[in-house]
Amino acid sequence: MEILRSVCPYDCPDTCGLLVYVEDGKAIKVTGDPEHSFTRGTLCPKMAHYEKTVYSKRRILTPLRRSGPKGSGEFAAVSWEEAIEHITTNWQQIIAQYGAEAILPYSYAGTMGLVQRNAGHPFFYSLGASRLERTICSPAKGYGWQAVMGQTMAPHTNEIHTSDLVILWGIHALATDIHILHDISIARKRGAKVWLIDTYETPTAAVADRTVVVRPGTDGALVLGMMHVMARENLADLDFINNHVQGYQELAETVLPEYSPEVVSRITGIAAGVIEQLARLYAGAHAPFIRLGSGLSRYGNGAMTIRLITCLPAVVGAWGKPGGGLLAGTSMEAAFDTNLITREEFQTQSTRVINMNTLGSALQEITNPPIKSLYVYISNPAAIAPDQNQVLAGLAREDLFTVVHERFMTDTAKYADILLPATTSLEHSDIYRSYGNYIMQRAYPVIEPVGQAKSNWEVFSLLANAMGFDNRFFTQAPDDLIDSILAKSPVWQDKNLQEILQAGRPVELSPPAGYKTDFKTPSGKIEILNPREDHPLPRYLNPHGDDAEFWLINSPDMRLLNSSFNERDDLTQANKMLLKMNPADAAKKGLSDGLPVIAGNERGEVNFTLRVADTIPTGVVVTEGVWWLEHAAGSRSVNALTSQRLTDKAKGSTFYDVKVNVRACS
Ligand SMILES: Nc1nc2c(c(=O)[nH]1)N[C@H]1C(S)=C(S)[C@@H](COP(=O)(O)OP(=O)(O)OC[C@H]3O[C@@H](n4cnc5c(=O)[nH]c(N)nc54)[C@H](O)[C@@H]3O)O[C@H]1N2
Ligand SMILES: Nc1nc2c(c(=O)[nH]1)N[C@H]1C(S)=C(S)[C@@H](COP(=O)(O)OP(=O)(O)OC[C@H]3O[C@@H](n4cnc5c(=O)[nH]c(N)nc54)[C@H](O)[C@@H]3O)O[C@H]1N2
Ligand code: SF4
Ligand SMILES: [Mo]
Repeated sequence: MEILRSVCPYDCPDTCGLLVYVEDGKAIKVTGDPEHSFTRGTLCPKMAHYEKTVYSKRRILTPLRRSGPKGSGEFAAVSWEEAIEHITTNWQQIIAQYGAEAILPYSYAGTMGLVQRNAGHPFFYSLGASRLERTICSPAKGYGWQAVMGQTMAPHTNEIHTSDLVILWGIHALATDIHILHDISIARKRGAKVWLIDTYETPTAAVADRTVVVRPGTDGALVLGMMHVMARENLADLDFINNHVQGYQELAETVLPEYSPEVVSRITGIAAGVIEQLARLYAGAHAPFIRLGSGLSRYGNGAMTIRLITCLPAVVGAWGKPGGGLLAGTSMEAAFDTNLITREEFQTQSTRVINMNTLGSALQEITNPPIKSLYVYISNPAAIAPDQNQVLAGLAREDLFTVVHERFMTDTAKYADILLPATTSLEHSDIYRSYGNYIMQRAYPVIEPVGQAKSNWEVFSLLANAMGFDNRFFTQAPDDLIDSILAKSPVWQDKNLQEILQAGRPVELSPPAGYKTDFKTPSGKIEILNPREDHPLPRYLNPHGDDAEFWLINSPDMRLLNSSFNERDDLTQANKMLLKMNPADAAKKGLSDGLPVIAGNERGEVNFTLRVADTIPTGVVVTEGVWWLEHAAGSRSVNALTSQRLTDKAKGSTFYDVKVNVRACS
C-alpha cells in the first residue's frame, strides 16, 4: 500500500490536504494530512470517505447520447470519438446559422483546481462563444470589502489565537469552515469569548458563548446601531481613526444619530440592550476578530451590508492589534497567474455576457442570436441556480443542444443531449489555492481514471482539435502548463518553496510583516468614506424581500457541498429537505412536526417535511442543502423558490433574499 498526497477539490475555504491510501491501484481510504497546517490531520464528514464518491455506483463511466425525452435520464453509450464528433458537428451547424455567440458555456466550482476549473475559458474564448458572468457565489462580499479596504491583505487565521473576542458573523463554520474551529478553540482556551451572529441558531451555536439572531438582510442596521452606541459612549479609537481612517467623523455626524438601539431593534429584531452589550463588548475587547461568512452578502443590499461590517474594526482600531481584524477571505492571486490559463486574448471579437444567475431567463428570452447550445461542466445549474422552474423550462427546450460533462447523473445531466464522463480530483493533476487561508498545494493523479472518464482539460483539448484550432496551447499536458506558470511567478523563485510545492506537499505563504496595517486603498487609509461609491458614506439599505409571510433561509447542509455529495447514500439517507419553523409559528398555522408541507411564492412551490424547532426565530423558515430532485418529495427542490434578482453591486446572487408562504400538503 502507498500513501499519496492530494488536495480536497471542493469549493470550501479550508482546501484541505489529503492523504490517500492506495492499494492495487485503488484508493481505499482518505485522511487529513497532518502536515497541512490548517487541516491538521482531520477531515470534515463529507470527505472522510471520499473513496465512496470516487467509486460510487452512480459514476458515469462512458460517454452517453440521449435516447429518451429531454430530462428523462435515458441514454445509450457511445464512444468518445462519436461523442466529440456529434458535438462539433452540431456546433458547426449552429455557428454557420447563428454565429458562435449562440453557444453558451456554464461552469462554476465543482472543482477549485486552477487548471481544471479554468480549462474551458481558452476554448470558449477561441470559439467566440457567449461569455458567462460567474457571479453565483458572493461577489458582493468581495465588492463590500474592497470598497473599504481596497486590496489590503486579509489577516492570517492564526491571528485568532491571540484574539479575546471572536465574532462568527453569518458563517455556519461547523459546516463551511470547520477547521477554523481549531483556531477558535485555541483562543477560547486562552479566555476568548465567541459570539455568533446569524439568522437562526445554527449548529455552530454550540461553539459560541452567545448567539445573536438577526432578521435576514438587516446586519447593516446592526452595525450602525453598534457604532451609534460607540459614538455616544466615546468608545471609538480616535487615535487609530485619526491616523488610518477616512470618513468616521462624517458618518458619526450624519448617519449614526438616526440609528439608536431602539430604532435598530425594530429593524433587526434584536433587543436594544443586546445591541448595546455587543457594542461595548466589541469596543472593549483588546483584539476583536471577525470571521465573516458570505450568506449575508446574498441579498439585494448584500454589498452594502458587507461594506458596513468591514468598517467596524476600523472604528475600534482592531487592525492595529495582534489578534484583531476581519477575515472575509484570502487572496493569493500573485502566486499563480490564472490569466495564463484563461487566455482572454484568444477572444478576437467582443461577445455578449450572460449572468449565470439569470440562466432561467436567458434560455427562454428571444435574443439575437438565440442560445442554441449549452455546455455545462463543473456545475449543476438545474439544482443550484436560482428560479429552478425557469431553468428547467429552458433546459427542456427541444431546440437547445445541451452537452454536460459530469461525474454523476445530476438534475442537469438528465437534460443532456450528450453526456461526458468526468474524472474526480484523484484522477487528474491540478494546483489549488485556498480562499480561507494562505496555503497552496499541487496534486498529481493518485489513481487511473475510473471507466472512460476524462478531465476537463483533456475534453477541451479534444474539442479544440476537433474544431480545428491550430494552437499548441491546447495540446499541452496540465503539468507542463502548471510548471510554466510557476516559473513566471516571483513567489516561486524561492527554491525551497518550489521544491515542497513540486513534491505535492502543502506550502504556506506567509504574509509580509506589517501587512495588516498596510492599507492598500487609493487614500492609504481605511475608507469608511469612499468618494468613488454612489453612496460615499455607507448607509442601511433594505433587502428586496417578497410579498409573503416567512423569510426563507436556504443555506449549506453539513453533509452536502452545494449539490455535490448527493450521490452519497451514506451521508444523505435521513432528514432530507426539512423546513424548520419556530413552534409559535407552527402552532399559529396549525402545523405539526413531521407534516408534509409546501412552501411557495410567485416563482414556485416546493414540498418539504416540517421540523418544528425553537432554534428558528418567528417569521423565518430554514432549509439546509441543495438536494437533487431524486431526493425531493415533490417535483422541485429549493431553488424553485429563489430569485434571479441581483445584489446592489457586483451582480451577485440573492439566494436568501426570499420570502415564502407555508401550508400543509393536502
Ligand atoms: N458543508 C458545506 N460546506 C460548504 C458549502 C456547502 O454547501 N456545504 N458551500 C461552500 C460554498 S460554495 C461557499 S460559498 C461557502 C459558503 O459560505 P457561507 O455562505 O459563508 O456559508 P455559511 O457559512 O453557511 O453562511 C451562511 C450562513 O449565513 C447565514 N445568514 C443568511 N442570511 C444572513 C443574514 O442576513 N445575516 C446573518 N448574520 N447571517 C445570515 C445563514 O443562516 C448561514 O448560517 O461554503 C462552502 N462550504
Ligand atoms: N438554494 C441555494 N442555492 C445555492 C446556494 C445556496 O446557499 N442555496 N449556494 C450557491 C453557491 S455559494 C454556489 S458557489 C453555487 C455552486 O454551484 P456549483 O458550482 O454548480 O456546485 P455543485 O452543486 O457542487 O456542482 C458541481 C458539479 O460539478 C461536478 N464535478 C466535480 N468535479 C468535476 C470535474 O473535475 N469536472 C467536471 N466536468 N465536473 C465535475 C460535480 O459532480 C457536481 O455535480 O451554488 C449556489 N446555489
Ligand atoms: S470540504 Fe472543506 S473541510 Fe471538507 S475536506 Fe474539503 S476542504 Fe476540508
Ligand atoms: Mo459559493
